Amino acid sequence: SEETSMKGALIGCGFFAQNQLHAWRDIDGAEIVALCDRDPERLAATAETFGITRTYTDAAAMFAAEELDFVDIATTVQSHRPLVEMAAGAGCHVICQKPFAETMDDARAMVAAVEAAGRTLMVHENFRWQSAVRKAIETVRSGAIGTPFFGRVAFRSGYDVYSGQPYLAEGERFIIEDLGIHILDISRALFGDVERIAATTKRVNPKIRGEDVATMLLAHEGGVTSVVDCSYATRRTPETFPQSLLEIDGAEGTLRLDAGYSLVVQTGGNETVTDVSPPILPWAERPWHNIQESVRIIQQHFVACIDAGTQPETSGADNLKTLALVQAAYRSAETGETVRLSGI
Ligand code: NAD
Ligand code: 89Y
Repeated sequence: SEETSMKGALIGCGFFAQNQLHAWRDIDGAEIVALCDRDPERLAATAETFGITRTYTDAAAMFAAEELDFVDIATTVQSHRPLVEMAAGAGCHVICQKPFAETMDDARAMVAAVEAAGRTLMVHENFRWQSAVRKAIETVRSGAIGTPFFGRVAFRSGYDVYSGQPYLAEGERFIIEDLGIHILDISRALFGDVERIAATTKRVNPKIRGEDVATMLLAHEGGVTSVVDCSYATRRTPETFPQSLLEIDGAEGTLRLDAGYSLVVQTGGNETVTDVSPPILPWAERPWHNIQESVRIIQQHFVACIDAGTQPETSGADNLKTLALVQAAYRSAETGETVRLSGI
């Protein structure tokens, strides 16, 4: 009901926040009552679209004026630490977009700040929550293909991400930090924590500053080897953006998540093929519908965890391990050496 619904604010009314605001409208137990963006035009346009009247161009002013249970931080990475620390100071639960931080120091400081406030911190690490990927994770965790020994998590596309998110073309780092982070996280969800990683990177598109291709080899603590590869320089048909494709070998069988959201499981001479296409929510549009559905799922998970007093699967503390993989991958690509996660 209205009285028991948590009251939240969203900071950063940009490209991706529009999805988050649509998804909040679908979620029971939470509502967005205030918006903040330092750009007054984006703030006003978003406030009008979603009918939210309390607006702020300054986050500190918002925290001072509003009684909030939680805050959804949808800004780019540079502002995450000050905003998360402000939110913790105001006693709010926090969801923060990926990449959570540019350095491990910033990430650890944010985890500590929200922990000290006794509140819940979740990173909006949504790819492992995509319904097709989730189905694959659950199938592997159920033991259907036996103990996995090999995995490949692949994301290869030529989709123009730069027009919607121009900053992606400008940073010194690009694909591992922006997109590789998600598929490294899927590999962790499937195969557990990682002991060491080796990576190569390349820039193919001359119009961008960072790397748009990365190929990573992970040795997981439990004994699985996974290959995690991503590219925004791959011109092929069908264009699979934004699908993550999977190939997993287990002692009793194999699983594939193929292009077109086809889940193929082969065990004991039998094959099952399941269409795991995500629904297109009323406010969603192809090809983003896959990601858009996962936004609703992860935000619902956040609310459910606060209600139940449990830690989100993609908590801030959990995300430190995904961020460490990102840092280790860049270090490996730079030095040409295999990097142990214990040193990050
Ligand atoms: P954007 O630049 O379009 O929007 C960010 C907004 O935040 C801007 O309007 C900016 O004015 C505002 N902002 C920045 N610092 C602020 C501050 N200190 N106070 C108030 N407002 C501030 O960026 P975007 O493309 O929407 O991306 C935002 C984040 O979402 C990025 O970290 C990106 O990696 C992430 N993202 C995630 C997914 C996903 O699937 N999880 C997809 C796309 C983008
Ligand atoms: O920012 C990225 C993300 O998180 O998902 C896809 C994306 O929008 C472009 O790579």
